Amino acid sequence: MCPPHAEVVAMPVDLRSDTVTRPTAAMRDAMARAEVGDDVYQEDPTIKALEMRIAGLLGKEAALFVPSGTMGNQLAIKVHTRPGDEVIVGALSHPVLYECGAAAALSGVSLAETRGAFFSAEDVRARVQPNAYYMPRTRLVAFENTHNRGGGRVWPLGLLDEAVREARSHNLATHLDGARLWNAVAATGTTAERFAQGMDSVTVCLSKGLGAPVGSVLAGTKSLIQAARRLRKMWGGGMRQAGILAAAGLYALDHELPRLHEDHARARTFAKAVAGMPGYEIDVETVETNIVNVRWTHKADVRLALEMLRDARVLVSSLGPGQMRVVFHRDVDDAGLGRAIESFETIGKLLGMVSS
Ligand code: TLP
Repeated sequence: MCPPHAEVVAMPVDLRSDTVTRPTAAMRDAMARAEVGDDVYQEDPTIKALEMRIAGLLGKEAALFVPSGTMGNQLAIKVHTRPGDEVIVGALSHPVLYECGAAAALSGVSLAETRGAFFSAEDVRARVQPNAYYMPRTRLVAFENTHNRGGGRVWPLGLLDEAVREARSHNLATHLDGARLWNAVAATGTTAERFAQGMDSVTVCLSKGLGAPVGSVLAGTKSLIQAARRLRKMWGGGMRQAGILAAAGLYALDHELPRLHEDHARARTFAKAVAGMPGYEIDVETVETNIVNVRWTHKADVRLALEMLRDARVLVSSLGPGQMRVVFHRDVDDAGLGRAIESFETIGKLLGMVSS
């Protein structure tokens, strides 16, 4: 009970990321009931069930449960390359920005960014290094779907197929960072297997829109997964009775996957409402899933807007000068959406008065 004078403070509407969700009571219940074993001995039945299920969903032979999307991506890079090699990645992709330079540190490879988040066969062709002894060897092309910094947009299937085909024609390996592949599936109706077609390896996350507390899965051929299992242990990611975590993933595939479209609908409602307000610019037609990139157009520093939003108990993340990212997920309901829209409006108006 609150003391009589205590102020009732509203729970924050946390739109910084879809990673902030807390497991629901039903998910915790599924975790508590999970059958477990020692996964380093490959004796955890729940992990095995999750790995088989995800391998099946992605049309791959085998899969490996890993603690994070970062580990999934980095294991893939390590397995596909040798030190000194180069990896073609879309502009502003996750391994470029948010994986602590791990590709260089752990695999000794350089990342060659294309001009855009999405790239064509021609872009791949232009990025493949010529075969000269003094050039890095291009070995891998990595795709990100949906693209995080690209505002959660989905790879157009035709473009994706073309780029994959081009990669194959140069004997390059292909990796899909599908941290939010489930959102791409929910937005388009295209299956995960179809998006993963032609990919030698795929990472998917359970801890983003699906709301699990921990976990990602890397999928590929049996031999790729065997090599990744060894590396996972080497990097300290071998887990024991982690079936308790895998159970959250299995639960999420059954109960959270079918509701992702609700997050997308809220993201669109938010984008449409805020796009017309003073201080903000949003390309509404590019809001395809649960992420909204917002440009801040007032002269006042965007950090001031972020601080005022925080004071109003609405949390969003900064994407650097003049840009914010707003992410919808299972813990933001219609009331939270309403509070976010209102706070954006108030702060846009207020800072408009002081900036003009
Ligand atoms: N993205 C996080 C941050 O790291 C930026 C977020 O809040 O969006 N690939 C993609 C496309 C991702 O967006 C993320 C996480 C990862 C990989 C890494 O997953 P984790 O956090 O499990 O290592």
